[in-house]
Amino acid sequence: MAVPTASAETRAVDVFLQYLRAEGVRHVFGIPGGLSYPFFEAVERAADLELVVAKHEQGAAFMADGYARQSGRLAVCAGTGGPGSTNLLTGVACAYADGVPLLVVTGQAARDALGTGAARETPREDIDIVAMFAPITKYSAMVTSPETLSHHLRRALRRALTGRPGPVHLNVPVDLWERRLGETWYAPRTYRPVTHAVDRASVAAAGDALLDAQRPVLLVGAGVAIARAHDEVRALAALVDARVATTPRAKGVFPEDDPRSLGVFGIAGHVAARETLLGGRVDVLAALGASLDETTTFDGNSALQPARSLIQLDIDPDRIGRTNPVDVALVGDARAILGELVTYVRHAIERGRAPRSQWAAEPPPPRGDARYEDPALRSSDAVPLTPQRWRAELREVLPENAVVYSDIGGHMLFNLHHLEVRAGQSFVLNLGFGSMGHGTVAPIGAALAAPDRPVIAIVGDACFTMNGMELLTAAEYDVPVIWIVENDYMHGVTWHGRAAIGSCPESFRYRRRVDIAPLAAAMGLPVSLVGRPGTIKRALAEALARKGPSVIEVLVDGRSCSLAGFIRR
Ligand SMILES: Cc1ncc(C[n+]2csc(CCOP(=O)(O)OP(=O)(O)O)c2C)c(N)n1
Repeated sequence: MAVPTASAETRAVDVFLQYLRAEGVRHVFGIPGGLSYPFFEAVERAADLELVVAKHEQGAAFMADGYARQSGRLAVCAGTGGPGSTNLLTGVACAYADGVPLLVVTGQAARDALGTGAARETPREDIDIVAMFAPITKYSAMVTSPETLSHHLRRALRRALTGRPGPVHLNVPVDLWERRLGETWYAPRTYRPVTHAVDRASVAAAGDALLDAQRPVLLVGAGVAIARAHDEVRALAALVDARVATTPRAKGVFPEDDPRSLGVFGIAGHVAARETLLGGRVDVLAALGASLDETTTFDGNSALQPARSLIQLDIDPDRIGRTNPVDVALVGDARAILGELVTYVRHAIERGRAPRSQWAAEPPPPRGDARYEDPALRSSDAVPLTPQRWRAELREVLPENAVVYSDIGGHMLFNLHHLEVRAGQSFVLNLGFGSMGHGTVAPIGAALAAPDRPVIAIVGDACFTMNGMELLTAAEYDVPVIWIVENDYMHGVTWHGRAAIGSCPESFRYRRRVDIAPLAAAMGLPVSLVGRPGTIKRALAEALARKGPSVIEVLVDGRSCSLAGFIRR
C-alpha cells in the first residue's frame, strides 16, 4: 500500500482515515453532531468509505459489532459529545464482553473551551467520558494534541486487534481534526504484530491425553469462532474420534448435523450434551475457547470435571481455571494452537499410534426429534403456534449459508434448543453481556459485511420495541436483513422465570398488545404475519426472494410452554 506523503496540507482527520482504510474499514456507523462534525464530514466525503447514520448511537455500536463479528475485522462506531457518547456505552460493553474489535470515536468540546462549561463537554473534571469507557474497553483516552493523535490511534488499534480482541475508545476535541500535520503514516504491520506463540510441550500433553482418552469430548466455545478455527476443531474431532458439544454462545461453530455433535451444553442445551458431560464417564475434556462461565457450567458444576484430564485453551490466561481446575493449559490463538495440535495428533497416528476412543462402540448421539425436550410440541397443531413448531418447520427452509442472529429472552432459549445450525450456517448472540436489542440491530452490520449470505434475526417483541427503530436504518440503506419477531405479548423469559418460583406478576405482560407488523410496515418494510402451522416456510421464502429488509411476525402462545426447564438443569 502506498504511503501518503506528508504535506503541509495533510489534516489530522486525513491521517486518521488512512489508518482506518489500512485496517480494512469501509463503513463507519454513528450519528454526527457538532462536537464530532469534522470527523463525520471527512468520512462522508471519502469515496471509499460509507457513513451509516443510525437512529440511536447504541444501534450504531450494535451494527459495528455485527460488522466486526461477521468480517473478523475492526469496525468503527462514532458519536458526538455528551449523550452521543454515553448512548454508545451498552453496545460497547456487549463488544467488550464477547471480544469484538471496535474503534469507538467520540466528540469533545474544543480544547480551549474544555472545563469552561461548554455545551455537552465531558472533561475529566466533570462527566468524565474517558473514565466511563475505561472499564468496557481495552484502551480509553482523550487525544490532547494533533501531534499525538496517530500515537493514540496506533496504540488503540494494537490493543483492539492483539490478543483477545475488544473495543477501544478515543475521545477527540473538535478543534483537533482539521489541524495540519506534517507526519508519516505507518502500515499496520509496523505497529501491530501478528505473532502466534505456541507452547509445544502443552500441545504434546494435550495431544497425548486426547489420543489416550477412551471417551474424549471437545467443548467448543466462542473463542473458536473469533479465531476462525472451525476446520481445525472438526479435524481434531475426527482424528481422535471425540464427541463435540458447544457452549450456548458457540452454537453451530461445530455443525449440529455432524454425527459427533452432542448439541449445546449449558443454558437451554441438549440432553445428549448434558448427560455426556455430567454423566461421569468422560475421561478427557478439552474446553476450546470456552471460559466455562455460568451460562455454560451452571455455577461451575463439579460434575463437569473429567476423570483424567481437563484441557483448556484460551487466548486470555485469566479465563483459564476460573471455575474448574485444569490439567493442561493452552494459552494463545485457537487457530494457531489447534493447527499445531492437529499436526501433532496426525503425525502420531501416521507413526502407528492408535487413538483409544471407545465412542464407536456406543449408540450415536440422538438425532431428529429425539434430541429435543417436549418433542410433541414440535409437531403440535395448536393455534397460536408453539415456539417449537415453527422452529421445527424453519429447519427445512433455512438457507444453507444463513447467518442467524438471536436476541435475548425466552426466544433465545428456544433458538438455542430448537434450531439446528448445520455446516455452512452460523448462529450469533451476545450472551456475554446479554443486552436486549443487540440481536435486533447487530444483524444490520453483519449483512453489510456479508452481502452474499442471508442474514436472519429471530427476536422477541420486547427486544424489537427496545431497539427496532433501527429497521428504519436498514430500510434507508436497503440492508437485506429478515427479522422474525416472535410475539408473545410479554417479557416471556421473565414471566416464566417468575412462574418457576411460583409467582406470575402481570407487570411482565403488556397492558396493551403491541402488534409488530403494522409498526414495521409504517417503517417501510414489507411484512407478513404467521399464525398457523405450515405458514412460516412460505413467509421466509417470500422474504428471501425480496432481497431487501423485511419482517415476519410470528404469533405464539408464550404461556402454554414452560421455559423453566431450560433455565437451570
Ligand atoms: C437492556 C436489557 N434490559 C433488560 C434485560 C432483562 N431481560 C432479558 S430478556 C427480557 C425480556 C425479553 O422479552 P422479549 O423480547 O419479548 O422476549 P421473550 O422473552 O418474550 O421471548 C428482559 C427484560 C436485558 N437482558 N437487557
